[in-house]
Formats: sequence, structure tokens, C-alpha cells
Amino acid sequence: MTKVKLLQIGGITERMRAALADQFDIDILFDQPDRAAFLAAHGADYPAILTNGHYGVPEDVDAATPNLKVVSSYGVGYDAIDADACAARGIKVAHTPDVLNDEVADTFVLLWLAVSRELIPSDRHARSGKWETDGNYPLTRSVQNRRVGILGLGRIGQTIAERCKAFGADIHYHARSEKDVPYTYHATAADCAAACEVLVAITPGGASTRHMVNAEVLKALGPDGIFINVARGSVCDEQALVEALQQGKIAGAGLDVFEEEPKIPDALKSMDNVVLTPHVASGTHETRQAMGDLVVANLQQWLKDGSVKTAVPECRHL
Ligand code: NAP
Ligand code: 8YV
Repeated sequence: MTKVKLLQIGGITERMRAALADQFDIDILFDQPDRAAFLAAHGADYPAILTNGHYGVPEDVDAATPNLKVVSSYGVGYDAIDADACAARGIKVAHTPDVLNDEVADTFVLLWLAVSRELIPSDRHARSGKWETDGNYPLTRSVQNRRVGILGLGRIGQTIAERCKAFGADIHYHARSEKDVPYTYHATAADCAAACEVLVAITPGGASTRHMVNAEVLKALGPDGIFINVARGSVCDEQALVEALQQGKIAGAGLDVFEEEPKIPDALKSMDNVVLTPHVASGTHETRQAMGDLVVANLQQWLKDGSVKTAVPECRHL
């Protein structure tokens, strides 16, 4: 059987490679010594791309693949792919929704508790010997019975809301539209922040949410407020966040995503009231395996009948 040419952008697991190997002839973009020459010579050979939420489909790849039919992306967020342009070209874009909801919601809880209960400095106090020399670590703020605002009440946002119930939270949210849920809706991010003590961003990235969390929103959150970002770095104005933290306009932050990944501003790294994780919200063996299996399943289904299991909304009509 003739294998179908597949262009791989970013890394994949051995399990994914093994599952695809019988049907696809995989070339790895980042292995090519001269990317431009490679794309010019071979771009037209690829009907299929396997990528991830970080790299998406870069402009040079898009321009060099006139026969592209399917893009299967490892991750639910697809702001690095121009899905409207793909749909206009008849290209099916698939992503990995739902299988990571629990993991990302858990990461929100992890960051929230770590910031509020000062896990990192408290651990440092214990292991440095300061407990013996300086005495007890100061008291911290409870996460019980807080007003929590969720920016983006989609698949993951709703899972976060479920987690928050276990902490007795009063749940608020902002999204494009009001939902039929027993939580308080706010028409703007600033209104949501003003009503809350904890604010979590879990919208998609892209132009419509760029800097949704800005100086005004952080000021509204207030000096006892905690901001958690598990969405995309672009959703928060990082400079405004640094200033808000430096000036005590908010109490702390837990950040899994950044504006210029993998770069993180030194100012954030230096603050004790900030907890940083390197975009690992879905990063467990179990969830990454489920994501990889879905990436593969989308490609296999496309090969079988031209459809994909989990198309992004822009491509569902194709
Ligand atoms: P989803 O089900 O599509 O939910 C997105 C939510 O964001 C919806 O409630 C939507 O509002 C809201 N929204 C979209 N654009 C908005 C705007 N301009 N203003 C206000 N609200 C807006 O997506 P999901 O599966 O929950 O995933 C959300 C995002 O999480 C992903 O796109 C990705 O960027 C991020 N993520 C990050 C990680 C990580 O590793 N840190 C892992 C997974 C996902 P409506 O409901 O009103 O349309
Ligand atoms: C992935 C993510 O780590 O699903 C998403 O949107 O941000 C993460 O789960 C990322 O897409 C892989 O690059």
C-alpha cells in the first residue's frame, strides 16, 4: 500500500509514530537543514500535517503546501492555525478537545493553592533550615469560600467551576455569551474581576482575547486578588501584570503560559508571590497519551473517509 505523505511540525511520541507508521510516510520539518529549500522542493507533496498548539501551521508552511487537505493538531487551542483560511481552502483542521479538561482544571487548582498557601516559599523555609533558625512560617490565606471568576466558561472553564465547588467557592464568569448555569455572569472581564478574589483565564488565545487581562482588569481584581493564567500568554498583558504585582495592585499570580514562550520575564521569576510552570497544564503521561491517540485517530479517520473526529468549529461544515 502506498503511504500518504505527512509533514510533522514539532515533536511526537513513539506511540504516535508507531500508530501512524503503516499508513503515513512521515517527514519532520525541523530535521531539514534548509527549511526554505525543503518546502520549495517538497511542500506540494503533503496532503497532511501533524502539528501542535505552539507551532500551528507557520506562514511559510501554509504557503508551500497547495495540496494540503488535513491538519491534525496536538492540543485543544489552535490560535497558531488560521482556521478560517484553512476552511476557505477546504482544509480540515482537527484538535484535541475534552481529553485534557481534567488535567488543565487540576493545574488551575495546583497554581491557586500554591500561590494562596505560599507553597514555594514555605517549602524553601522548611528545607533551608530557616524553620529552626527563624521560627514558624507566617500564616497564609485560605482558599476556602472565595469568590472565583472564570474568564471563558467552555469545556475547561466548566471543569474548573466544578473543582471550585469543592472549595465552597462563589463562582462568577465572563464569556462571549451568558450560559444556563448557576454562576454569576459578567459582561466584561473587568466586571468579573471586580466581583472576585481569584481570577482565572481559560479562553482561547488569538486576536479577540489579546490582553483581555490588562491593567484595568488587574486593578479591579484588587490588592488581595490572585490571577491564574492557564489559557494563553497573549490573553494577559504581561507588562501590566508585572507592574500590578510590583505595585501591590494584586496579591499574587500563578502562570502556566507566557507571551513569548519559552521566555519568561526576569521580573516574574524574581517574585515570591508568583508561581510559574512551563506550559505543562496538560502535561501528564495519561493526558498526553489521550491527546496523541486523538491526533492519530483524526488522521486515520481522514484517510478512511475524508472526515475527522474532532474538527475545530470553523471546519465542521466541510
Ligand atoms: P472552549 O470550550 O472553546 O471554551 C472557550 C471559552 O472561552 C468559551 O466559554 C468562550 O465563550 C470563551 N471565549 C472565547 N472567546 C472569547 C472572547 N473573545 N471573550 C470572552 N470569552 C471568550 O475551549 P476549551 O476547550 O475550554 O479551551 C480553552 C483554551 O484553553 C484553549 O483554547 C487553549 O488556549 C487553553 N488551553 C491551555 C492549556 C495549557 O496547557 N495551559 C491546555 C489546554 C487548553 P462562549 O462560550 O461564550 O463562546
Ligand atoms: C498543549 C495546550 O501542551 O491544548 C492546548 O491548547 O496548550 C496544551 O495542551 C499544547 O497545545 C502542545 O503544544
